Amino acid sequence: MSEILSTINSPQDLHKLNDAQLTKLTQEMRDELVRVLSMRPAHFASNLGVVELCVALHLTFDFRKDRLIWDTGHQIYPHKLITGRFKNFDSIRTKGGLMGYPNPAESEYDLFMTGHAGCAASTALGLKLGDELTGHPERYSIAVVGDGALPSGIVFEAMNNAGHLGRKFLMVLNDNQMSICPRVGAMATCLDRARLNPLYVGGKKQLRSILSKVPFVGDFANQAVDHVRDGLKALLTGGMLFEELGFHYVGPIDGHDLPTLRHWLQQVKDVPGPVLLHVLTVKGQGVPQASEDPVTYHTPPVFEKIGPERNIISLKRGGSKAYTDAVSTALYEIMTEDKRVSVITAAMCQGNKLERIRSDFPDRFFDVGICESHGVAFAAGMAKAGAKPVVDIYSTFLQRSFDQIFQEVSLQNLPVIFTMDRAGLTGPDGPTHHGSYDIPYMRMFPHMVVMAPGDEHDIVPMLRFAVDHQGPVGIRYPKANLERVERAVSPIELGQAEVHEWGSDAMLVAFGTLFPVCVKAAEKLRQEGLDIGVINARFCKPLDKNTLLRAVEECPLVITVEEGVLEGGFGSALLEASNQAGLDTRGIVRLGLPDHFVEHGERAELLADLGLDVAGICKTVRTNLEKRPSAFGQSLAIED
Ligand SMILES: Cc1ncc(C[n+]2csc(CCOP(=O)(O)OP(=O)(O)O)c2C)c(N)n1
Repeated sequence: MSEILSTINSPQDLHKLNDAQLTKLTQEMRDELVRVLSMRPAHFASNLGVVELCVALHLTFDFRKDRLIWDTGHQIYPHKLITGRFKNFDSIRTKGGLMGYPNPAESEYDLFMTGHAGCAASTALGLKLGDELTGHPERYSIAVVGDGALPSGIVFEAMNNAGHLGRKFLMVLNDNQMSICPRVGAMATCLDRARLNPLYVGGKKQLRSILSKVPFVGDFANQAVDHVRDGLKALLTGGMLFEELGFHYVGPIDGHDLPTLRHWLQQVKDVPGPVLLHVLTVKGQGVPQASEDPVTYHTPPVFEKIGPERNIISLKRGGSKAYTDAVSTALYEIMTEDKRVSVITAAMCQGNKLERIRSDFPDRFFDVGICESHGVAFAAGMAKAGAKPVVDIYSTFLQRSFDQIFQEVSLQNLPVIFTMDRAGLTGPDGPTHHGSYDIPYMRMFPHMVVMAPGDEHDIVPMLRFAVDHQGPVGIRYPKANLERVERAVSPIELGQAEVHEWGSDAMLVAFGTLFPVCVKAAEKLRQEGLDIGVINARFCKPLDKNTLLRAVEECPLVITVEEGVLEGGFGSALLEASNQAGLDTRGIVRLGLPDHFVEHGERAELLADLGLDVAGICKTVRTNLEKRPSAFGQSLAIED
């Protein structure tokens, strides 16, 4: 099946192939993507779209010394296939296997571990200058940036810098007209103009002959013709913006035609300044279903059935509802009742399940593109004007807007609501995507209210509370299926925890959706004869000092449980409050994410590894009680 691909142990092997073999190789690469990605959800359509571009880049440059950064890194699979990782490709996105993003620990061809969009141009430019400073000015440096990532502010910061520095630097714009959803924004129109232009690279001769007919005479005229040519060329091809920033704009060219790609990469290789090569690709190329529906096939579910010719007959759709579903449904209801409420997404309409809101509330739904910083400052403006903006951004991507959360929101005490999806371990995406840091980075700001639903019951009342609150609120929830703890649910009140059960041996204090896990752990321990209580903390800020400090005072063991880093997290908040109150903090034990980057794997596997499942929590309780038998006047029988 992979006759040629299996012989490619490094990009050097590509040079042994003739044109027909290279074409066959690209087919085999697509077959391999379909075969492996049919087994587990992974980035699919984006990878199918860059197969030829990837091969052409590796044929034109030598990335043992030249520099290549794929922006975001979700389209890195073809690159992995031809840089010595084909034999291990089956393991991608599984625990202990290949990562779904670039990973320097896997290969010298991956320079940065990335997963967030927009930084490739900056790091590639930095590599260029770093190479110059360390005696390697001959090295080429290339960033491949998608049209979805292009509008990120940081890309323009890099282009502004590159245009000024004037160094040899190649930015390949991979334009497939898609972010995850169809791309939005004014930049999209600019790029679309280039596509519609019949006078692009293939027809450049034609363009030249038209322009050479412009009637000027003498030297001045020649210069003027050059200027007119440059200006017209840029204008006609939609590349004026890039030319104005100091880039030579080349393109657009067909990104699935290997000889064309190789030709133009070779042509721009030795242009002395920065070049933007505009490459047109089709997201999902080679798999009809994926190119027709690139939104679903960005990260499709497992394939149920595949026919011949990479024909996907059906996808296995899951039936369980996730926290994301419950939040988007609740937001929809709230928007129906309250016209002040709007929703802002940073290119994650699909991931945040906002499609219904997008179609039914077009005037109150804003997709700002992959521009999280702008999204937050934009929301602050709306809130100042009296609206109720909900910033619906994954925990990990919201990190981009740290300064806007500080200055534009908290410092002004504006009622912006942050729904922080994918807070906690996100599973197979790994360390670039785990939502590990939002508890500390939100709780440090004055005015900020930080909440986490304990289970499904808490979601709607928390969102309603947030809309009524006169200041900034963050609500974090995980990438997980909904769970419920059957109980008489108490109403949400500012800074109030919910005591599920009081216990005299130990109290488990859950902040967020490990609450059901704590309830199960307590039940198990009770069967062993221990008296274990559980608190659904709900608020990390303000902290329910009355309830939580009482637990610290009365119980020999208080275990905080959170799906976020321990440094500066919920448990730290309880330690700080207890210390401030002069309480003995030796009985407080914190469970959460450790001070190292957690790898990729299934969320349940990772939680179990970190002792954040029922067995792990029970073990922590037993071990700690064992350490302090005197606190109970008797030794406890411990079984593991
Ligand atoms: C800062 C940030 N925000 C959001 C995302 C989620 N995300 C991953 S891929 C993607 C679309 C990228 O579009 P584009 O750059 O055009 O690449 P394509 O998939 O179309 O090849 C988005 C929004 C991200 N990775 N990083």
